[in-house]
Amino acid sequence: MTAGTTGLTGGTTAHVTHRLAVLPGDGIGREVVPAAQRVLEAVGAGHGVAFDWTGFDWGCEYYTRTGRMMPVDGLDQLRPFDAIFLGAVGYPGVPDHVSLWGLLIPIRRTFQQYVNLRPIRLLPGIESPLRGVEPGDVDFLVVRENNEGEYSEVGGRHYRGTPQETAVQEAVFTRFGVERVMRYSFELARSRGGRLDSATKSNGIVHTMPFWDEVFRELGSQHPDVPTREYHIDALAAMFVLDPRRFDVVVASNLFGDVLTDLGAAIVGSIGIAPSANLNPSGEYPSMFEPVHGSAPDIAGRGIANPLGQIWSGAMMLDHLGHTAAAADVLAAMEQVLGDGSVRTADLGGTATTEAVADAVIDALPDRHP
Ligand code: GGG
Repeated sequence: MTAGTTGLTGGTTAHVTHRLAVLPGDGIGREVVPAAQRVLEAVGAGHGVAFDWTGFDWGCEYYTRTGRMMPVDGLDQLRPFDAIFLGAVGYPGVPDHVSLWGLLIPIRRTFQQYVNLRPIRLLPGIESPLRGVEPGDVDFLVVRENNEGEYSEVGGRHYRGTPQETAVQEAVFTRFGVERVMRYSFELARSRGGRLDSATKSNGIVHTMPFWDEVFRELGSQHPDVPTREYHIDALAAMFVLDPRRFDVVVASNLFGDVLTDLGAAIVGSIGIAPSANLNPSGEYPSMFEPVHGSAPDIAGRGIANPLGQIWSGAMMLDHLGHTAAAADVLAAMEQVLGDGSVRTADLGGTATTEAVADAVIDALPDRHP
C-alpha cells in the first residue's frame, strides 16, 4: 500500500494505492472478475483509492499446461499483496479435489485465512423463494471455519479396485483453530449487538462435535453479553428456510458452513449474488475475496454470468482495506440496480449481460470527487 495527499479545491484528501493480486481462475471467474474490477476502479476514483492490479492466470487451464494449479513458488508470489481478488476455481477435465487443493485451500491455509465470512442478506428488488419474506427480513452473517475441520488430508484409500476397497477421511478440529474462529464470531456478534448461533451435530459425530460444543460454551462464558443457541445442523438447515429472520451470526465448521451458505444464498434469491471474504484477522497475511459461486462451466463464455457476487466481494475487500464509505457506495449502487429491476442477469429472471450489470452499478454510484 502506498499513501499520500492530494491538494484539492477546499481541502486535502488522502489517496492510497493498494497492491492487489487478481486470480480470475476458471469459467465465469474470467468474466465476473474484470466486470467487478471496473466497478472497484470507478468507486475508488471517487474516494481517492487506486488499485495496482497484478494478474495471475493460475487455475485449471494452467494445470492442463503445467500439471500444477499454480507455480511452486505461487504462495510466495502472493504474500506481499495487500489482498487477493479471486473469481472461481474448477473446470471439467480437472478433478474438483485437485483444483481445490491445488489453489484455493493452500492460499486459505498458508495465509491463515481462518474466517470465511459470508453475508446472507435479502436485497431490495429480489424475491425470496420463501413465502412472506421481504428485504430487511433476512440479514445475517455465517462465519465458516476455513482452515481445518472436515476439509482434511488425513485418511487414505485401501484395497483399491477390490471388493474390500475402503476410504477413510479424518476430520481435524484443534483447540487453537476452534477457539480462534469462535472468538472472532463472538466479537462479531457483540459488535452487532446480536446473538451467536452454533452449528453442531454432536448427537451423531461423537468426538469432534462435542468438542466443538464444549469450546463454544467456554467462549460463551467469556462473552456473557452475547446470547447463544446451539442447533444440530439438520435442524439449523430447516430453520434457515422456516424462519431465517431469527439469525444474526452463525458459526459453523468448514463443511457445515459451506453447505449452509449455499442454502443461505438460495433463500436470498441467487448464489450469483453471494459474496465471501477469506479473512486473516491479524493482518499478517493477505486476505482473499471471492464470490461463493463456482466457475459455472454450463454458462461460461457467454457473458451472461451475474457479476454481483464478485462485485459485493469487492466491496468486502474495500471494507477490509479500511474504505468503509466506498464499500457502502458499492452496496448502495447494487441495491439501486436490483431495486430498479431493469438490468438483471438470467439467474434473476432478466436478459442483461455481465457487462451491462457492471455498467449499471457504475452508473448508480454516487458522483464523488476526492
Ligand atoms: N469462488 C469460489 C469457488 O470457485 N469455489 C470453488 C469450490 O469448489 N469451493 C469449495 C469450497 O470453498 O469449499
